[in-house]
Amino acid sequence: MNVLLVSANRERDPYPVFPIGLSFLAGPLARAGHNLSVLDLCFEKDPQAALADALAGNCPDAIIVSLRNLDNVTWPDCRSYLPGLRTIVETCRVCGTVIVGGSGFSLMPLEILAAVGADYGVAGEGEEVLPLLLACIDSGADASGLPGVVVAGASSFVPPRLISRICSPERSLFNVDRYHREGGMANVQTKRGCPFSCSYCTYPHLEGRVMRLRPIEDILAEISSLVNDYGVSYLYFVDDIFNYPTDFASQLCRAMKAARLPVNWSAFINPDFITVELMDDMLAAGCDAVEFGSDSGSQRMLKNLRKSFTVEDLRMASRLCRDMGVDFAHYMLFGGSGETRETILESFALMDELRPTAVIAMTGIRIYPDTALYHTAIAEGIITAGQSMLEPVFYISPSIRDCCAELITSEAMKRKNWVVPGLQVNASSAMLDAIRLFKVRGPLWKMIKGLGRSHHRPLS
Ligand code: B12
Ligand code: SF4
Repeated sequence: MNVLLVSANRERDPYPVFPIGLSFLAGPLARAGHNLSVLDLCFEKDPQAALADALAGNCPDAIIVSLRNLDNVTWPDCRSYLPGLRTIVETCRVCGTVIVGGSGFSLMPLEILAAVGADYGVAGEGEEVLPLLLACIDSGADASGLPGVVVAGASSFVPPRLISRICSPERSLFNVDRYHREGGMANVQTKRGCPFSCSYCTYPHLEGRVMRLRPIEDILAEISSLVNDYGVSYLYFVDDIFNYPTDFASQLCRAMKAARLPVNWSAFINPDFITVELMDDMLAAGCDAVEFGSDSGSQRMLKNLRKSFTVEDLRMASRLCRDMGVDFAHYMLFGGSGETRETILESFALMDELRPTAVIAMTGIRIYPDTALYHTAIAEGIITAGQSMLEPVFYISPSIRDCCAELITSEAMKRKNWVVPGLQVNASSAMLDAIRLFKVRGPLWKMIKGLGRSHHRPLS
């Protein structure tokens, strides 16, 4: 079949992110004999015209639309990407069968399919099921029994099945160079899954609770190709947690060092599983920055958010980074169940003590179906059972709802290393655009060291 792969993501904050999900699908689809073309809408000035051109030029039988993000999960000015997806689907349906999938889609498959009017949706990983679905479409067979496949008009579907072997992404049809130039990095995935259960988090739902590791030789071959074929010099590992399991992370780092790959990289790491030995291996393999999904500096809040680590772990991990000279950022998530003025101030105090390169803070926690936070929100009357979560609802602890924006803005403005995207502290889109002009490689938060003073653009 003639198949058009469309990446719907046009978000450029904090930077444009290469459509790695779609690139994982290109290999299996090509091996199944399909004739592939790609339309990436990220850099298109006129997405509708680009779509019309691609449809006219390729006459696709099927159009695969990837929805990475549902919205930007940023309170208070949240942007939904669903209207854009609806327009894409409407335009494509005139031409061929439209199939939607991706992480954004997989969070609420039945509702999104109904909202955008595609022919099929696929929840979860597409590598195995998508070729099967296309075969059904080609032969006119019923696809409703395939795992993860949602047929238009259906009220239920067979749950997705996790694939057992993660192959390598096929990037040759995509513009790796432009993302590397404008986003400052390429992305690589070494494993899928997260065994933890933080109260608000969707990652275990999206990737499964069991860690599935990619063969180290496949990862090395992929990185070598990024370096040698695409001139990539900076990587971001998109794993939910790079340093768990620790022995796998060590083995990978040692193999990267042995292969003498000339790249620097950063990743999300868990403060519970970082040791001097592992950090040594990471630095030797080119790591120059790490990010902690710490969420809070209050022990009470860490417990409420069901984090697997303690304030003491945050202290230990931060000390390690400082002693070993690696840039590090802590991500904060304010507003969870039980958050008060005091716990917010505790977080600021802990960050002052830990002296990270940057602190990136979000306020309000988006509520997703089937998370512990969803059930808390129902019990507290913030949402009702069965209420649609397509339009984002943010959980903000009742005791700080009226004062959190002012408190967090004023405390963040007193410090030079805080970035609060939702409240426009050191993070307006204009500011990010300006920083990107310097062709920064790696995370933009590393640049905060050069800021003379904090900047705040009042919200309109
Ligand atoms: C790493 C990551 C980041 C990194 C990206 C770094 C980089 N250089 O790539 C950073 C921190 C920068 C980031 C930023 C953001 N992120 Co993010 N991110 C992730 C994370 C953890 C992994 C994404 C990834 O690369 N996955 C690996 C690929 C292989 O998986 P995949 O894309 O899901 O593709 C598979 C399937 O979905 C499926 N598939 C994909 N497309 C299609 C299409 C069809 C038709 C089919 C059948 C199947 C299919 O098959 C693929 C292969 O198995 C996910 C959470 C998660 N665990 O998935 C969140 C996630 C994607 N991010 C999310 C969001 C919201 C954002 C931001 C908007 C947040 C913000 N305000 O800054 C920005 C947007 C950035 C941008 N420009 O788009 C949300 C999206 C959902 C939502 N609520 O909208 C997620 C799901 C997290 C969440 N909250 O649940 N992110
Ligand atoms: S926040 Fe991190 S550790 Fe917690 S469940 Fe999500 S991915 Fe796992």
